[in-house]
Amino acid sequence: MTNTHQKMVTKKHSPRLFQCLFQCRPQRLSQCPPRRQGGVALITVLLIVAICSLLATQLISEQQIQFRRTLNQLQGDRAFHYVLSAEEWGREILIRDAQKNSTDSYDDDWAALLPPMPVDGGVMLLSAEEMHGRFNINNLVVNGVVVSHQIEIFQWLLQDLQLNPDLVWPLIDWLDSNNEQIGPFGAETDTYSELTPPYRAANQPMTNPDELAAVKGFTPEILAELIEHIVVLPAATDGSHTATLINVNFATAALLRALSVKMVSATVDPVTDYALSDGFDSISEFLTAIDDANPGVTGLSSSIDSTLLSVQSEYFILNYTGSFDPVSLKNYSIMHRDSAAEVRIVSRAQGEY
Ligand SMILES: [Ca+2]
Ligand SMILES: [Ca+2]
Repeated sequence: MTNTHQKMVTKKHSPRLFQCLFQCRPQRLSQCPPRRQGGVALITVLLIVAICSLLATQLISEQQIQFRRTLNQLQGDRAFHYVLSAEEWGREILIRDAQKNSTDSYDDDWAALLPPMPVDGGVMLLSAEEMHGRFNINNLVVNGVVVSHQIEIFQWLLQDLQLNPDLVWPLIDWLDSNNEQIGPFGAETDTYSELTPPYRAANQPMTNPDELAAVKGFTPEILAELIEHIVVLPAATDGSHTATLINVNFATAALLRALSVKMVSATVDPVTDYALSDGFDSISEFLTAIDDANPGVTGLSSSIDSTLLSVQSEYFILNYTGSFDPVSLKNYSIMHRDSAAEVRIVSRAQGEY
């Protein structure tokens, strides 16, 4: 009878217990029976412990995220300061070079290979190269005008590399401001709009050689052949776009053979060898060397338009590769040095040019 009575009491009072737990206002808790107050306290403590554990876990997790974020920011800041330091080195060495001599060749200090430089937590590799030994794609269309002699040079270069000379036409359409296809081999927005995904011709000077991949006909295989012989130099800052000159001290053999129709079959190895070892001090010295290397060919040097040539460079690429655990850095900056030896950073980017 007693057990049955207890069960009945429990069953009878259970709803009241929940009422006490969840509905009793604080001032009424004291009215709950003392035994049930103990149960309420236990549940409250467990609830508080659970909330505290949850908050502690969240706090630790947020602290870890914040720590990682701060660490990443610090590493990013450090990498950026290495970039600025590298550019300062590049600026300084180019200014000193201009004070030292008025020509640019492999004999210059900036062209020397530097040993890896130890820096805080790692090493850094710095190298500078000039950008006038290759054909400037943006020379094909200067101030909106297609330059026929530059077209010839580029076609002779393509021929020398055993590539299709007609590749020049879609390139001109890509660079010129109009949307009129230059001929049967050209390509304007009409051509590219039929592709998936469709896009437009840039109709302006290129900003990076990677853009070539978007031009009709320039397959990865063709680009691999061409890339060492071309460059994309930016337009002048004053808004005028003038053709850049070829520095004969750095010109590739293929580009030298592309300088005129007579040069196509000329011998250029002694000329490139001399450029590598000593460097030409003037264009006339270079032209004499061309004739000397090809004694059987009359009028060879006079077939070259010497106004397109130079023994000086304006644009340089500064490459910097760094490894400072856990940060790796591979960047380049394009620098311009004017006739007054003022050096400015034209652009900077990650990866290789
Ligand atoms: Ca120099
Ligand atoms: Ca166009």
